[in-house]
Amino acid sequence: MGAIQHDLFQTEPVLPAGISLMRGRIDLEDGRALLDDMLGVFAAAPPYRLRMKTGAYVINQMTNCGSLGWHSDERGYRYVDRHPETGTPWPPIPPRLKALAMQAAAACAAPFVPDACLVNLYAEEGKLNLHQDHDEKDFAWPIVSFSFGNDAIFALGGARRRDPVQPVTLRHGDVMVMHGESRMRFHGVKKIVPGTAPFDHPAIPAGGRLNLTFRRAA
Ligand code: MD6
Ligand code: FE
Repeated sequence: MGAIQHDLFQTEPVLPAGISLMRGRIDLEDGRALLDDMLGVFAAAPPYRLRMKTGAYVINQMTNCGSLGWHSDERGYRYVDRHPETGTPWPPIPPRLKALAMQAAAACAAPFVPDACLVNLYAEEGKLNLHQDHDEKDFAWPIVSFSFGNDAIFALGGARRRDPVQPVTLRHGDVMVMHGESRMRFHGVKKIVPGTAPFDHPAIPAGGRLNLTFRRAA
């Protein structure tokens, strides 16, 4: 079997340098345990609906864990140290999740210690507009993403908003790291694919998806 024939069977997208996709890095059993940990996060920091500068609500419910959490309202986007609705400091990142995020980053030669984890809860019709994560202090740190529940069609763009985007399916148990020259790529979630989750879990919206992004914000 030569290299040419091998390429005919390639079904995975070819990703640019600085985008590391670890398919199925989290197995089903670990996934359940990590999602159980998220129920504790939700009890301490209930998911809520953020508003954009315009006052319009964003589609997905969100919450955070870690010493800082990403928030948006009429005053703009920023990291804050407590839940804006309850006034309570964000709960810590559950230790098993934090350790796994650190392992994933280190495996990409981008070691870091996250201080913030943004939780995005997608209902069946959830999506996320094309954006660049630029509210963190130092863009040298990577961002690590964990996906649970139904598949997402993730759109991976370039350095400029108008650059072409490449679709990448993110499945339950996938870990993706954005680092180095790809840290500032535009990206978003085009759609959620119904019926693709391996199991239901009370931490995942019915028919939807849960995504965690671990960052170093300060
Ligand atoms: C999501 N992810 O997968 C949204 N950001 O639901 C992101 O916005 C993201 O996956 C920075 C780095 C990796 C990501
Ligand atoms: Fe992002």
